[in-house]
Amino acid sequence: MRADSGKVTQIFREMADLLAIKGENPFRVRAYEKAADVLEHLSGDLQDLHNEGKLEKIPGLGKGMCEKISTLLNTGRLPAYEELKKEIPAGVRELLLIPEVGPKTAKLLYEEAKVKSIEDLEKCVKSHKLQHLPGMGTKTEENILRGIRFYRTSRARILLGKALPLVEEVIGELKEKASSWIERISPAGSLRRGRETIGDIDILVSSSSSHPLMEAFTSLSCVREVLAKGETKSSILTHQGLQMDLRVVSPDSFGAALQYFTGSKAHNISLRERAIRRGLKINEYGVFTQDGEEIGGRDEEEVYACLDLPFIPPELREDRGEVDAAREGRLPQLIREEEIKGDLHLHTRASDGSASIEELMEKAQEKRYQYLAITEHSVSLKVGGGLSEEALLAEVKEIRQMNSHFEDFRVLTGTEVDIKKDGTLDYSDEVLRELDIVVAALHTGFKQDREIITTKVIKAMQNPFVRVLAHPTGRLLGERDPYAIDLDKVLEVAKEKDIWLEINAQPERLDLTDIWIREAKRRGVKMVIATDAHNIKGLDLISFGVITARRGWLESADVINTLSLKDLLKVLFKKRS
Ligand code: DGT
Ligand code: CA
Ligand code: CA
Repeated sequence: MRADSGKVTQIFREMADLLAIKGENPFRVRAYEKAADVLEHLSGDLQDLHNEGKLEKIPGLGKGMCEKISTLLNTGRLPAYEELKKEIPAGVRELLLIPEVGPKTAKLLYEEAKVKSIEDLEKCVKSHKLQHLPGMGTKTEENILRGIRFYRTSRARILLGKALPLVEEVIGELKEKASSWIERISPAGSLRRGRETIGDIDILVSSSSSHPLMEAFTSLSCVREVLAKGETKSSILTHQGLQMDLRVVSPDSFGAALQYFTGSKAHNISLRERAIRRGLKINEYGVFTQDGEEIGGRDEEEVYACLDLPFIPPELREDRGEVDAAREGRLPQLIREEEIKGDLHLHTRASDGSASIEELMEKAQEKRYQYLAITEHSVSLKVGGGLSEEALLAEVKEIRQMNSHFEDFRVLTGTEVDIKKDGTLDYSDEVLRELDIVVAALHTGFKQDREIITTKVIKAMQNPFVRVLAHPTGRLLGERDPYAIDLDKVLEVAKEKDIWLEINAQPERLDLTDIWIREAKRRGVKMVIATDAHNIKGLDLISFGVITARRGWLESADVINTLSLKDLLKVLFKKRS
């Protein structure tokens, strides 16, 4: 029945967008968005709550919204929604998917230039037909075209951070509906390898009877459209427009199929070449001798063992030297999430977060962490609620008092200090000196030249109090390119000055990226995996940072926050003295 709350959420989001495009009262727009947020995080079943007359007890839902939900659940329709859809073509709402286009611009484009789709927009911009509209100069045209390019390249792929929870939900639902037909089940493809974005989701099941499974799969609550339904493979399109493939294989070949469909294609090719050299054949059914005798296929370990290789973790399967490393016994002991002992980049409601220090601490203790660092934004970052020097020092005092109450846990004082135009920092050294850990970050001037950006970052790294460089390239997947920074030089200075580079675990950042992480390791630079959490749940994002670190071949010794509290304090104060 989760389908209902998903459907309602989707309709409310759409209504919010349409009302915004119409230029309706922002409070009304916000009301729909808020209701959608509430429904998205609802713990109970919406239909049940409705049946029991308890909709109005859901915190955050007003009376009007409850009535709309009732209408939708009772009749499957909402007249206000249908009216809106008549007024504004679907393609106009699609314009909002372009990073440069907000509701006001969409309205303007639709009303003044009859732009009804992204294709229309592209044509009009290219033929300069919009220049008579207010605010539509050459610069805006360029920005819109760049936005369209971004949209087209990002639309096809979704963030790992979105795909992973969705797959967990789907696997849960399949187990609920068809558990007796599932012997083993696992995601495969890029998702299992932990790539930062996912093209389509591949799921593999071993079962002796596929029919009931395919029935369950094609009737999942996330299904918008069934693309194909067969005995061994079915494909669906989810409400978000994401394709999901389910393959059913026999238990004997589950390992071989999992290996094959996990990929990557390049990794598979290099395995196949190795098999051929040894007179073997490998495919999604198993590993075979020249006479066609099957020598393995039930488990992945077995498949690799047939080729005289140890198991290669999925995150390494990108044909970046992992097969050679496996052959020579040089595979890394990849870092595991359980080895993380604390989080070193966090915001509370003192800046732009929503949790208190106590709440973050409670969550950290649940995760068996030994420490946390509170790193609010600094003075200049007004949009981030940056702290004045006085406010920061007051927070430091508060934290020190808190710390006097516990022995085996420590809240570290810190800051995410802005690197200013000239490469100096946003707080004086006298203030920085008071902190346990200083994280430096760039938040402005993203369009500057490589030379200018690199110079100011490197200057900041020379400050004796700076320990960590946050999200070193500033990219936001699907929204903002990395700024032009010479990471090669940054690594050089990081090594020399013992500055740690952050692996920011926010799914849209994952910055550093896997390839640079591996390069940093090669050059002996240490890294920190941090969530940059702005709320309690944000601490759980650490898993995405760990997956990315694993893709960069990291072991626990490469990552500072696998150190125990005692050892961390030692390294923190060594540089000071
Ligand atoms: P994606 O979906 O673009 O994020 O990336 P993948 O890696 O999930 O690619 P996908 O979904 O096209 O295929 C899943 C896996 O199936 C892929 O990683 C390797 C395997 N595979 C697909 N096509 C081929 C092929 O032509 N040759 C080999 N050796 N493997 C293939
Ligand atoms: Ca895939
Ligand atoms: Ca696929």
